[in-house]
Amino acid sequence: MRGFVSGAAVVAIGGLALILCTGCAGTGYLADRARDAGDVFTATGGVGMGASVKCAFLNLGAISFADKAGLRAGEFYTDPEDGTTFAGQSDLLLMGETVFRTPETRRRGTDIHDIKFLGVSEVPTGGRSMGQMTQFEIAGALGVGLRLGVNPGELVDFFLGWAYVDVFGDDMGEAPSGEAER
Ligand SMILES: [Ca+2]
Repeated sequence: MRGFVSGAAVVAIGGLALILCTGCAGTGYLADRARDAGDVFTATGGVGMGASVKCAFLNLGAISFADKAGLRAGEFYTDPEDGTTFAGQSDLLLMGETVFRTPETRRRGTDIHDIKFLGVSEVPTGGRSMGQMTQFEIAGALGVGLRLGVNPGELVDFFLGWAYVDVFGDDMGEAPSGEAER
């Protein structure tokens, strides 16, 4: 556990520097490392009511929550409320659904669409991120609220990414400023 915490700390510091530098990263390689670093952490603010806990593919919660801004799926975002971004969660005990879908996640194939049945996440297919199966997160809101998470699977993806191993298949090989459509 201590190893994971110190590993996560290294990624947090190095990754933040990389993310802040994404705009100046001259190669797609570095931009992918920055996005992979961002994937490890979740911190969003929003509005809603209730609480939930997610331990990898196991879920429990009673919450209705809309994520309005923060770091999620490797990007800093603010919901533009123009119909291009879907970010929220609706859980009732062992059933529910969490969604995070933006133009950027569509490009990377990292949409979060976590469908939970009897507390267990459905195996994601079709452009949904496998990373949602290794996410640990809590969300809580009383009018306004927070979602905080960390993802050991994405930490592995980040480290192996330096050796060109793309565990979650989310590398784009291009700089974000390229805005190339797939
Ligand atoms: Ca990757």
